[in-house]
Amino acid sequence: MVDKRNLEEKINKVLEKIKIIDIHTHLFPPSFKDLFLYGIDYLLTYHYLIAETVRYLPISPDDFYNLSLKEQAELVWKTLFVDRSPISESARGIVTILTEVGVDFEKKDLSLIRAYFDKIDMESYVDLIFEKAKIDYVVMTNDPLDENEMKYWKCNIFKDKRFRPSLRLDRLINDWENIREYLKVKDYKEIKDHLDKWFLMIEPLYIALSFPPDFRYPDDMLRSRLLEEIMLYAEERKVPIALMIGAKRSVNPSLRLAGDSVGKSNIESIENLCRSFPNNKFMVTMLSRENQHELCVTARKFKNLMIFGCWWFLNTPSLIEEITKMRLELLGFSFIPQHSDARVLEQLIYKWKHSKEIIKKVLYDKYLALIRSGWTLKEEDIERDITQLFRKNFEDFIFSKQ
Ligand code: REL
Ligand code: ZN
Repeated sequence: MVDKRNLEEKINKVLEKIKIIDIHTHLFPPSFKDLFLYGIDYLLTYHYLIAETVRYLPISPDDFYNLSLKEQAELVWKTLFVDRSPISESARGIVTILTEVGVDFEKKDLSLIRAYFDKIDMESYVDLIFEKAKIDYVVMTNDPLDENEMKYWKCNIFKDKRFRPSLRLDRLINDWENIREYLKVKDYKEIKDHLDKWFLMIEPLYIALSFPPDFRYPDDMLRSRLLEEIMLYAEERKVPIALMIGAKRSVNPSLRLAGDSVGKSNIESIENLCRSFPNNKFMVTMLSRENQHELCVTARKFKNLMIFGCWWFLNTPSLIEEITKMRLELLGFSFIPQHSDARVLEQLIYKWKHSKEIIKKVLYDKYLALIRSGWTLKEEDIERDITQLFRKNFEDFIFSKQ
């Protein structure tokens, strides 16, 4: 039996060994060569850290990006780790990674840190990082309209069970006029053949789309017509659609990937989609803090809605705590608490370590309150619940026939 004295230890034990399914990342396997990112220079030039670095320096984003990758990494290191304490979430992330992989950074000497990464054994490296982060498999973000990525799919080399595909269709929706020409189709109704071709090649676990805060459904924009086509297709293929809503792209274009921001979106549109398309399955994450409560309430109304993750600017300890608490209180265990959004392999370590620290704390408080209310809790109950959060909800949802 679990009681107040051993509760923390029991939760820790389960969280330590659970093999996570990371349902949304931007990672690629080593066979995707230049798209497979790992190592200290890519870690330091993560766009989260670039945005923080240029704030401190008398340098324009353009001048920063004109530097080589190594020079950019050096500047980030000096600015955030040598001249200041790495206090932000993403800067602390680097510290967590270095500690977990066992690199000595006491001297703050980047060349010593680089020496560690230069020596790694590539054969076993992905497994090593997955083992440290306790990952079973990650889901990639696969863009059939990215020619660089497609060259790897076309030579059919992809067979890596640690990296599962998802079909990301942002370009189709956001850049329709150009894409239409590229695909040689006259009308949006003709995209079915392309969807079929991509689906058979990539075999995605789900189809994904991100939308700006002004996303509305229904409306008379072409975007909605394309979405309807995609929904029909997803229903036929029985795969969920992941909707990632609230990313305001390029508010500062000179910052490139670091120049995206956030805006509040509209919950009625999610209600309308879930109600009008009961045979579709929707996985939804919203980027603004202000949308989180209504999103939880909406999930109570529609079982074809699975909410997931604390996305991007919400992936900070204080917001994960607030959001996870609210989700448990309103939805029990019927949500997916987190995804990493990792772009560089080793980020899996810090993103999951930091998230699990907070989720652990929240679960402790909630289980303790339950015990105090008179509930008898067993270790296997904790294991069952946590498995549901970190694995089962996703797999049940993607494989359900609904
Ligand atoms: O999948 C997305 O749209 C976003 O997660 C990305 O655009 C974003 O740049 C990512 O790095 C955030 O974590
Ligand atoms: Zn992402």
